[in-house]
Amino acid sequence: MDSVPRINGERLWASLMAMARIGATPAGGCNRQALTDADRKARDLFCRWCEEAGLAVEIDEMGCIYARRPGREDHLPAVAMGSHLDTQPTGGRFDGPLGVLAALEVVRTLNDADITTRRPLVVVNWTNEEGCRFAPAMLASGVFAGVFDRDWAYARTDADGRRFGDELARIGYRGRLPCRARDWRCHLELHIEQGPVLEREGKVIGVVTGAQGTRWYDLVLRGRASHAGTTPMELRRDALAGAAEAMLALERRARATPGAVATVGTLTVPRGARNIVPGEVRLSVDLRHPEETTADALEQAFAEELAAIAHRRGLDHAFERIWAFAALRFDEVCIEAVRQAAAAEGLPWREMVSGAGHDSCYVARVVPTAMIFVPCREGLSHNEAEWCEPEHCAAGAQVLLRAALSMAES
Ligand code: HGY
Ligand code: MN
Ligand code: MN
Repeated sequence: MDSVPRINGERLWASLMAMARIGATPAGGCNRQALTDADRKARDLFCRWCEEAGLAVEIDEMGCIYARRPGREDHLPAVAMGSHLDTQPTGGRFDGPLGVLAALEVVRTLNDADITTRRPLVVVNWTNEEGCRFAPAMLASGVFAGVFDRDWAYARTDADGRRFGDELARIGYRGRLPCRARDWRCHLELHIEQGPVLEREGKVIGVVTGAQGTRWYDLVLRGRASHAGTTPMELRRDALAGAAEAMLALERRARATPGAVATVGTLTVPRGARNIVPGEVRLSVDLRHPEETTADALEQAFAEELAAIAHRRGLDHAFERIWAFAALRFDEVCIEAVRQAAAAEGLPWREMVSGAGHDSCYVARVVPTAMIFVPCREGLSHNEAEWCEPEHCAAGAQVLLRAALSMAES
């Protein structure tokens, strides 16, 4: 092996498992939603680890944490390595933390080897990547990239009506630094694939060339609440039965569109009861495809069928797109650095497009960016059983170190 230092896989694993204890769920996953007390504890632990590693820690106005390591030529644009510490309500232990803690492991390894890179390095924790508590996802990286305005982000509310800006202040992470694009040389993110491809093909590294487009919608169906015992079937305006038909139409259309995925992840019947014919239903829709024109056609076709279902059932409906980011390709120089790093490690790798959204998808708009994937068991994620083998975590961190080093010496 050449002079590149080896990361300490045991130390990385220990950090991952210590972080996973914060917001741990009985089923073995994590519930560490953005800006909760669990998120604050995770942030506090991460900041302590960064300070112990000699990094200078800064917090911006969206709560993003930037932990900086000086370079030999410290004025040069930095190499950033980041991901997120917030999780889904039934999240796993690797989605997000693997990227943040592998970046910290890169720093710890360089400290042990007494190596100072030419460019400075920055380890980043992006606030609210998941978007489950405060929609949309990738909120802070979106502000960083100029996609969202800070005050619009501050005004986002959770299901209990709590404002993002207030919760960020409450946990003590509403920094003063502006959250806006920085002139970094690049941003690299290690992440579990969250899909089955690498495992199925026996590959250890995914050289991620880009991501598919994602769209989120709110769908409301309104009929008429009425008595479950006295309302004849033919007189009902049942919003939930209409929602059921709409969901099956969405599933049918997505299955019929190669490469498309569509999900109704949440459905609520406000003030519903067992013996009331549902008068109103609210659903979330997540629709994704690698090609924007195909996603447009699928969206249009579903909207038309939805209108026909609502009309036939005497329902009113509102189908509103609340968020979207288009399919994108990452930076060629960064992709090549990841490709070379995987090859230099002698690891089986393949190029691939990310099915999931990541902070890198927004950061890529303002900073040259690429991602590294490692397999997760059965491709399972956003599930408490999410698992990544220790040797795959270590392999991913080693490739991250190599890619970061090559960019930092460029
Ligand atoms: O939804 C996504 O793709 C990401 O995991 N937040
Ligand atoms: Mn993630
Ligand atoms: Mn996720």
